[in-house]
Amino acid sequence: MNDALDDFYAELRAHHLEALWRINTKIMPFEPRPRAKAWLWRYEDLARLAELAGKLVPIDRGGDRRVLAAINPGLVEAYGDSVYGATATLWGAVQYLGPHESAPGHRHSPSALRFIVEGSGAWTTVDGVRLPMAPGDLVLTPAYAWHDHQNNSDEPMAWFDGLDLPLACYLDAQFFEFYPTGELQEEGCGGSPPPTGAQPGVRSSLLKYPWRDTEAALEAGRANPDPHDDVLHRYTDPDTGGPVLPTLDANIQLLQAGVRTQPHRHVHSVVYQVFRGRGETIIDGVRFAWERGDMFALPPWAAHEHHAVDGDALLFSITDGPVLRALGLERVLGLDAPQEITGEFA
Ligand code: GTQ
Ligand code: FE2
Repeated sequence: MNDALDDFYAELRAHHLEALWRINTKIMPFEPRPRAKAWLWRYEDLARLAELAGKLVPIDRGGDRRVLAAINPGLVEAYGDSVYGATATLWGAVQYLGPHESAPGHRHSPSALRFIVEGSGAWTTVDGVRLPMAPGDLVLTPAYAWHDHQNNSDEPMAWFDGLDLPLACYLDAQFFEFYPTGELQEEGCGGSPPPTGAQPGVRSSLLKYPWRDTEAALEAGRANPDPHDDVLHRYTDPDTGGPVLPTLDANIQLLQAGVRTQPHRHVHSVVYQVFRGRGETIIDGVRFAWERGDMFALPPWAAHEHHAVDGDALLFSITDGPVLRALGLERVLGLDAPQEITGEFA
């Protein structure tokens, strides 16, 4: 009988079939078992290595970006070099432009945004619209919008890039085009229709969310903090109230001095970048201490709570929440008690 069964399974394999009962706990666990791990990339390293890239690697014409992407080691363990991302769906990166450098125009199906932690004197041009970038600004480059970056100052400039690129890769949905001239857009040149047969871009009428407005919203928000997120400001499309990009939510949260938020879990994953202050986030019992410019990844369903260590702290973040909600896959669960701290991310 056993022989017959072994033969049967071998025959299934030979016919490129598998029996659900042999794999069901792997593909249908009782709750998410993400391959991505909670991880943190220190600004110290990001800034130093970005600067080194600036010395060693020129930006060639033809669409290059000098970008250092966060690669989650849990994804590497599971998928080798077939998935690159900070989480399974989210791209988080630091992009670096030296003084008077530029990154030429291109457009693509993945959606992107930039958040600026420090520096100024650079702008991103989106469909001919120049968007200067200063600390605290959020700039969108929606799907199929032409975009290039220019640094016209005497100082180098670096910022955070967030994209849905890993998700687009997983769905095999990437399209990419160089800007026809291979150079920078002329100011006021406008956009172009999406490539033949592509969905018209879903796009917020607002492409830049200046820090001044965000700061005012956060200050107003002090009056009604959330137990899990303290003062959370979700950037929205002003016309629809929906997410800034179809696949991505962008948030910034103010953790008021001394706050310890209550832990919760959700299915959407998050990439955080620390805009200001110092603090720690406890993720599944492990303490992640962070400071300005650090980037960290929160996998799906990980219990997490935030502590502001001294003074107010500000966390910018992107999530794949719009995707989970659109697909009916979101779940959010508050936890009753603070987590027991069992380890330290080092
Ligand atoms: O600035 O256009 O981090 O196309 C990844 C892909 C940045 C960009 C990234 C991109 C860009
Ligand atoms: Fe791009």
